[in-house]
Amino acid sequence: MPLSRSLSVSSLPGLEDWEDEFDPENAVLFEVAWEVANKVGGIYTVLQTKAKVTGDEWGDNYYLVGPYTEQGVRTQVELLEPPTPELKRTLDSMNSKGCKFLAQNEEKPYVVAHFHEWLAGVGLCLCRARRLPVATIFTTHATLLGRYLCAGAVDFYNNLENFNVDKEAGERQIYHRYCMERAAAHCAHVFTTVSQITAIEAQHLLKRKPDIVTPNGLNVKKFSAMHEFQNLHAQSKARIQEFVRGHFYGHLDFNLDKTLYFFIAGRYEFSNKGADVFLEALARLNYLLRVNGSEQTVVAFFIMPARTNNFNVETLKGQAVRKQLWDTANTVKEKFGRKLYESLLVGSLPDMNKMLDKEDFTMMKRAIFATQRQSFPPVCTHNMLDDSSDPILTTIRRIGLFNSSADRVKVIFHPEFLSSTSPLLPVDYEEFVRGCHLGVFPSYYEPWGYTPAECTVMGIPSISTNLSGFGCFMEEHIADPSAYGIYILDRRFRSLDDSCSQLTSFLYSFCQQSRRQRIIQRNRTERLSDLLDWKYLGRYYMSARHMALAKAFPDHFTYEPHEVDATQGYRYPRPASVPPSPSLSRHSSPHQSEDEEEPRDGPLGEDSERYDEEEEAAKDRRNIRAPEWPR
Ligand code: G6P
Ligand code: 1S3
Repeated sequence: MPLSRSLSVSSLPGLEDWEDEFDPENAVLFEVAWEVANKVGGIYTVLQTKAKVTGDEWGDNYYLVGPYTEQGVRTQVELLEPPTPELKRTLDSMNSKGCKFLAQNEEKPYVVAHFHEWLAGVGLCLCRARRLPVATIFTTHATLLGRYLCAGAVDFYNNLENFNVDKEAGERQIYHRYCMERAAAHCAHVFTTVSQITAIEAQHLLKRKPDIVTPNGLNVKKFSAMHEFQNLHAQSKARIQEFVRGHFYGHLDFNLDKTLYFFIAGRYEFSNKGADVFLEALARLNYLLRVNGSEQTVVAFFIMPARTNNFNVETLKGQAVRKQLWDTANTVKEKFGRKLYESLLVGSLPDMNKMLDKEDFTMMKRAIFATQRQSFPPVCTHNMLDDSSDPILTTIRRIGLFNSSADRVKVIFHPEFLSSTSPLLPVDYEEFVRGCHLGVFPSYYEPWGYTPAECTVMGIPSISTNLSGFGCFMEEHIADPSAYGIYILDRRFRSLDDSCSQLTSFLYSFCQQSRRQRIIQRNRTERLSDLLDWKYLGRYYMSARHMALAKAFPDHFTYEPHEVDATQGYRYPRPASVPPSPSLSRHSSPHQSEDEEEPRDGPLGEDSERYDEEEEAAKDRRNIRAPEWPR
């Protein structure tokens, strides 16, 4: 590598700096994807969250190329004049020729073009076919064939090496797309996938072994005080509770203080994302909680967009009824307060029997009357276009989770992404996640899986699987993931029924934790967030770029993988102690019930508990060993 600027990437305690010398002054980086400023799914998140670290490295020499969509340009793009004369010439040239190529320029001779997913891969193939002097990288975030095969009830992982790929692609009518994907993977100087499990899949289905795995990161927001994210959990949970009060009006016969919120969210691929397994486990959990006379209630949310024509009347009515009760209570409270005030002004204690009059009682009775309902609270918040064939609704009908009073597990299917402007549940996704207790993502096909990663950086425990990139990554880097609130379901070596049983036992034990244990566990979960920060994971992308430059311009660049002792690896040790069992917890008041207990001296895990936790975190840091370098 030409020596000039030294880059150092590190944030994890105990993790050595990665010093690499590379001169981006002389080079330009293009990152090309269909999801640049165009949100479709996870690739958008990759590009959006990674922009900062890549920008820090490449400065003005970093360009993102994506489709021109009016909506994207209006909401996410700032229109600028080209910042350099070379780029202006390039763009002018492209414009005049109907956007036919990316032009070469002599001032910055080294171009790296990183293409994501098969849609952008066409550009890569053309770069190579036209012999452009460009170092190319292709990253696949999922293989087309893998996604299709898994969605079709195939025993995918046990047959990876046996598929007749051309035949399978042809039968699914994706042969042309499959060919483009495979061509891009083979044409690229460097081929990468987002996880080890997708690397194996690509090797069999695309017939090229990736050169490097580039795991997905996030922009981790660090709070100065540990308890701040705990406060956010409590605030966001209160917003969810308000919605639940409305949704279950007339059937609020469960204790909201003993209610846990679980959720699954993502692209609506019923079995790929594990919604099937989740529903089955919820039915079993419902049974266990009922027969064991548990006081806990679980509300399980399904946030997966499907075809609808708006919210249904019953759901909207629930929020209207709740609002009416709130208004009634406030009106009565105001009148009561005024009378009390008048009485105190003349120096006497009020006659409590005269504080409320007949009119107040009528108003309250009317409000209570409005809470009468003949049906159970709806399981779905919207009118579904495919109601009778929808897989979630069909399964709910089969397993009988209808939100009846006897059910300890309630289900709410919200077939639309969340928005803070919704008249029903006015929270954005981040706020919703923070307010929940557990994210459940039992995916069968999940090259990476941002949903559990997002939970982790917000300090919310989650369940993922050993078939997801995220689950495998965490298993590799943490000695005892479940102690940190990272539960990894075995969907690789167990039957479907056994996986459902394992998930049920995860859910049931989670329900048995006391509040104190949940708070401690959230602290631990949040402590893992450094591991998922682009500040650390961005180095794999750097490595891919250096490798591509060395392959494309061997006279100017060399690439030497960081050598490591094979016995070393970056690994979070077991936490210094396991969460205390309810019986061992110290009570903050002599009569406090175990379930209600919070860490001593306050709900924030402050003082004694917080110090325990901080000491534990310090011990963890001391135990952390050297990182495993990308090869
Ligand atoms: C956070 C808040 C506490 C609250 C707790 C509830 O830790 O700081 O004030 O009591 O959340 O936890 P839970 O798991 O019951 O929602
Ligand atoms: C893909 O999006 P998906 O949800 O269709 O790419 C994401 C980003 O790499 C990845 O997290 C996810 O697992 C893939 O499946």
